[in-house]
Amino acid sequence: MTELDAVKAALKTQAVETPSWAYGNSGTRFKVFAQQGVPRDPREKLADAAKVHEFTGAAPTVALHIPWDTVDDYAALAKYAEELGLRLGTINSNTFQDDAYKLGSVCHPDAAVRRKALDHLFACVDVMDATGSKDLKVWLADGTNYPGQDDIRERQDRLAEALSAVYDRLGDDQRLLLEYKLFEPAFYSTDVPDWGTAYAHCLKLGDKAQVVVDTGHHAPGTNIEFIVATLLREGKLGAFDFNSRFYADDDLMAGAADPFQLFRIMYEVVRGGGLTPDIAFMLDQCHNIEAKIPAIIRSVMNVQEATAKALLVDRDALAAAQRSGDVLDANAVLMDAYNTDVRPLLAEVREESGLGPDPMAAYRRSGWAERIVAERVGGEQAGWGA
Ligand code: LRH
Ligand code: MN
Ligand code: MN
Repeated sequence: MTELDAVKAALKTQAVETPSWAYGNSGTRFKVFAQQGVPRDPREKLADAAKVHEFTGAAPTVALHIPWDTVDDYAALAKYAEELGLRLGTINSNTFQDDAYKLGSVCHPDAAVRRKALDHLFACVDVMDATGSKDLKVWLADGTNYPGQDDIRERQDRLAEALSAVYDRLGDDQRLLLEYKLFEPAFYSTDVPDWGTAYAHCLKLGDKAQVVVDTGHHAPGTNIEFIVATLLREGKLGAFDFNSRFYADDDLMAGAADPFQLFRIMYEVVRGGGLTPDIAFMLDQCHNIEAKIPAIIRSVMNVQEATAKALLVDRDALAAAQRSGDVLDANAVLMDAYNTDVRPLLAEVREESGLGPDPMAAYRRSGWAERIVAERVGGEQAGWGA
């Protein structure tokens, strides 16, 4: 196999998970601009996700969010996904939208609220059992707004207790993925604010607990690829939530704000042997003003482009330059790969897989956008939170 064949083979097996909630209406805290044709239930979200997969060939799984995707029969939903050529992926829990959670969920000072949150996490594992999903992703909005509001050490104890109860409930091939976020909605202290806290909890829990890196969840200027490299070294990188940010947790299309950062992250993934099905490469984005399905297709393509560039890095030349201390050459090797226009390569990869070379154009030609506007009338549109 030539080197280029190996790159193509890797690109052909790359899978990006799309989140059900990205297909629904979402907005800023000021306004949600509703769009016509948006899904009204989980099945319609899956139908849209199937289109992303049909035209990219790279988005075979869909993450669900409970309770936004509540249905009576999860096994039937998984079967419907299969009929569409998809699988259900990560189950995302939600312990942040109930009035009871004003002071937190599993870290709340009141044991009754902690119990309610824990029951929800158990219910999410029940959903996984029904859908065959392997991963439970836990992001907690827990934290405090004012110094002295609660005992931040005790909150860690409560967190550890809840995580360990969830961990014990997991089946042999299920994982608990813990997602950190620097701030928001809590503004003074957050109970899982960074990868170090997430890592410390996951390390104590055991092999089935791993960390999620959401690219929008760091302080500005954070070297995310270093975090990725470190977690991969320690065998603790479980998943990504890809999205772009300019300021805070903006949830813009992946690769839109800083494609160079996405490349640097994907290089560390490739370098660390992380391009495997053991790591879930998910998008976690919300589309406020742009059409949802093509925006998701764009993100998938952006992840593919960053990956292609990462795979094209001449690792031997890079290692030689690094070992000889040639700073400029080493940097040039990396930049050569980044500056390569990989769009023709990806078009070729798609054509070899029986797809159209340009997923955006193929989607546009398909007429799906017009069809859902015509057919999805009546009922209530799904949104971030429904
Ligand atoms: C939190 C977050 C988390 C949630 C999603 C809806 O900001 O990224 O992953 O599950 O938003
Ligand atoms: Mn996220
Ligand atoms: Mn987020």
